[in-house]
Amino acid sequence: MRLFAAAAMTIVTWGGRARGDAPGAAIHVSPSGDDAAAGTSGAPFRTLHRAQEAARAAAKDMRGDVLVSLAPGVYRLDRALEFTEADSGRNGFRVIYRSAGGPGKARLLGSVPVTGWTEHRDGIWKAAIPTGTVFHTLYEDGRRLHKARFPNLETDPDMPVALGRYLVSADGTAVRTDKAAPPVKTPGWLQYPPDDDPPAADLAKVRLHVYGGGKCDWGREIRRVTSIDRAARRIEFAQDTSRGIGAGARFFLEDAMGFLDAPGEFFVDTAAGVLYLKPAGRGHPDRLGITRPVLSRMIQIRGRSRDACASDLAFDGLALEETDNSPPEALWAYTGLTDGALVWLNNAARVEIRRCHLRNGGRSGILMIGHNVGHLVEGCWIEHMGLNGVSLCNRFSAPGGQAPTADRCEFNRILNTRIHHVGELHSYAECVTAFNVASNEVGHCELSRSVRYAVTVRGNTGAQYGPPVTTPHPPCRGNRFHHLRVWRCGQDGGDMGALHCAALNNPGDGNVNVFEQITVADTAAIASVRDIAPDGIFLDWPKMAVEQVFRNVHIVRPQGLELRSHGVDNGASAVTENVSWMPGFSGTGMAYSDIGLTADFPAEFGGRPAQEPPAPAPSRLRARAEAHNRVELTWRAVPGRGPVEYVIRRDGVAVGRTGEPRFTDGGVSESREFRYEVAARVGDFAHFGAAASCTVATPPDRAPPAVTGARVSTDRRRVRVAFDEPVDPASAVDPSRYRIEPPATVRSAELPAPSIVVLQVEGLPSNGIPRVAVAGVADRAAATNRIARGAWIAMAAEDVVLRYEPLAGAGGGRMVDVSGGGGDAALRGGAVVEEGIGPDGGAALRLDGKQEFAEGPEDLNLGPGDFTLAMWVWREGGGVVVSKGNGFGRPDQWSFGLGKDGVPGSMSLRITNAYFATAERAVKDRQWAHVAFVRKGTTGQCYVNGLPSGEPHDMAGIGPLVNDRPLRIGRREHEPNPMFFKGRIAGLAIWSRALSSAELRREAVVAVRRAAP
Ligand SMILES: [Ca+2]
Ligand SMILES: [Ca+2]
Repeated sequence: MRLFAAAAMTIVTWGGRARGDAPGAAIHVSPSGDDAAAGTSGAPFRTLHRAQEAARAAAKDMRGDVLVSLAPGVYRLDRALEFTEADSGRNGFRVIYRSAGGPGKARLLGSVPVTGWTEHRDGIWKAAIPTGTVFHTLYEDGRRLHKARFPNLETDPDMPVALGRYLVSADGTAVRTDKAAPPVKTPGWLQYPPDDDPPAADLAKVRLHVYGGGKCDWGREIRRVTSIDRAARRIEFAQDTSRGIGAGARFFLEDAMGFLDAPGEFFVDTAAGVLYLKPAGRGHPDRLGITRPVLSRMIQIRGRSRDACASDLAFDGLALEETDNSPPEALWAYTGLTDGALVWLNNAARVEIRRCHLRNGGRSGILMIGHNVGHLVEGCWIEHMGLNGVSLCNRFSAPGGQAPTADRCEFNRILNTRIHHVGELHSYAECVTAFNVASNEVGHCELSRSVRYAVTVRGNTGAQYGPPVTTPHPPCRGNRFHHLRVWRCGQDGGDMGALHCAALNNPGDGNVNVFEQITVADTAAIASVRDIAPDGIFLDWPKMAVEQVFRNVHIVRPQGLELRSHGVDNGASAVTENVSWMPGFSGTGMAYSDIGLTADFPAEFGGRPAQEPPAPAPSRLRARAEAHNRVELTWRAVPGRGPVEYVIRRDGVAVGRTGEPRFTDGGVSESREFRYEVAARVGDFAHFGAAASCTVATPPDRAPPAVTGARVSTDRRRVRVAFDEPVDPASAVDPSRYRIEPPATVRSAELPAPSIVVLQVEGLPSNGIPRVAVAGVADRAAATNRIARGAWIAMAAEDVVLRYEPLAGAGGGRMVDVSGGGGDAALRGGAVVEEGIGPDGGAALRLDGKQEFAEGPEDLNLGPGDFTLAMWVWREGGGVVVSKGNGFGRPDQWSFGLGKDGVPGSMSLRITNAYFATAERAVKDRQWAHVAFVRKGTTGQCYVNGLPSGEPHDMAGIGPLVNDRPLRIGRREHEPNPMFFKGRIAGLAIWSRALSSAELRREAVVAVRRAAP
């Protein structure tokens, strides 16, 4: 309701207030004007400072908007434009600063040109600047240059804001993990690897940029280097990092003349007043448009207090460019009171920033710090920021520090704005910040190419290692993030998500924010990042990012997970509706075409990206019944600029998805007509287009059953015979249908599962490989097809229950049990076995985490005693790898694959509510791991890659693990939440004995060796 009020307050369009019988003042300013002129259109002022004086005078008695028109051209500012309550619009009118030539034509620059260049040496040029001049970033024809560094900057075209190449520490100060420890004041050191000697350099200005803590790739800290000892390969610096250094810390050195050797590098000799530069472009630098920033804040809007706000100002169509960085500042927006920005607001209300182009900010684009109410940022283009795009931060206490400030940062709106290339100078940066702010709206924005977050949200809970802690800061609540198009964030760090909540709230305190209609693609970091891979969403700090609302959120290709929760509570308490990391997600709930910029986005800034038309219906759809139980579909591929996906429906029910223009449906039955539909979509975030359809009739089943395998029990008294289809019970349980060799007596036969027969036999010798032949057993087809006289089938190894070799391809939608025991599994929900993706470069089962799985026979059990369960897994999220039943319903049912609470990165065997887990972080995401569980007597042990992982488990009283549920691969039975597995599975095997460590190492090593070229 309050949001509606805020909207109504500012919905009046431009110019609406200036019309009528109460005209306001018109003031003109032009780069070719004169501050002594009258400020009219014919005699404009020269500077914005002069125009501001005139506007302030005109605003004293407003009877209409005051409109300051900026003629096209460049306005260089030597000091910030500072607006106070004296500049406010009054009487319901506004003071408007507008680019008269349209968006981007009036350019305000916080820099001065540098000319008078002479050649120094080796392609390095120099120019005189005033002595004592300090600046931290430089621009060449609108492109950012960097301080001279070692090693040189090497940018990845897909990840342009990552600042590789980094060196990696071989050793360093002790790593600290205690987050509650007091800050470090002592000096630090690190040892660099052999062959990474820095060039000789004067250390006076040199700074170390380092991700401390061995691999804490989330905060690059900057330290003053005090010495470099080449013999010991040791760099010492003034103050250790907050996490220490350890081995594996990424770093580079910056700011010495000795490092100046690459195009785009510069060095300032402050005392001598000389700027040295190796230009990025060719030609004399006097003609390359070199500019140095002289401002950190460009436009400052600051009233005296929250009760005397600067208000009712508008900035329309201005370009705001080229400010300075200030690297001693801390990493994030908490320090905004002293920080720089192209537009900086405090104690301000109802300021509109519309159709402005903010580019090459040394720090942030727009910073709303402390009290800020009712602002509108709309139609803006914000790019190439040293730090953040738009930050809202009100993390302040009332005087005394015991209670939250009475300042409010509320009812601000960031709409229809494109923000990209943020964090060009700092690693802990984001497109949009919302810290301790309420009831703000961020909608219809494009957020991309951020060094870290697209959106980060923090609130009023503090470090807590016991009961919940509420800090004396305003809560963060009621903010709505919607219709956001997010891609390529997280480029230079780990342990993050493109959408991020941290230290936000406590359970039940109502500090809830809403994220809806959001797409997130390709959250990923450069290869040198070794921390936890970037995720789509990260809910950080246990129990401190709870109960947030996510509706219609679609995430693709995160390097880590779609959603990661620090501890289970953040993720488990999230209120979700149609989100891609949960089962049942459907693209039909997504308003794809309304996500991102709207049609109003200024054409001068490139406009809204072209909308992809819906994919046409595939042409030439053909369906052919290859057998009574198999239909082959083909169609002509739909062309598209992005990846094309097809959905296949049989009689209205989706039976599979594929990227190829063909599909095999192995789920049909004899003598029926089926109607197929195939529809396509192009790109990650699109709805399926119109469907092509056809019908096909399956022939009658004329094929008799076939034996797929047989196995003899250890005591040689039971023989299991598996068929390729359900068999007719009457004929199957007739002992006379079975012959055994060497000759043995079949006493009885029973049918524990539709396609499995178990024989009781007598007289089998205790060694050798017996054979079985079947005759006269019929199938359940209308034609009652009987096995005329079956071939002899060798019985499989006694102790192997099941073995799906990774190299075994899928014939007709099945995974083949190569043990010979006939434990083949059928592929369901569109699951495929794909060549070339396995741990050995062979085949693996690929599962989507949504609907795909495989189903094996009901009679393959871990058994009453010792067993080994082993598999290769490539995990892209949670989910059950293999199960028989639910794993929690009954003591004879189990599931394998879920992590154990409190043991991050683990996998466990779950029986009722006992979790027998691997060690912490034993199973990495997006890597192949060989995972096994061995029961020997009353002891259980997990193994990862052939080695014991985690402590032995007491399994006394557990089992027997025998039930009649199907073996399911990639899910559990529990229909309300099947916990579908996302990733790949290969080499699943079960033995009815405990394999030794040596055997398991061989299991794990064999496939690794195969993987080598
Ligand atoms: Ca260099
Ligand atoms: Ca048949």
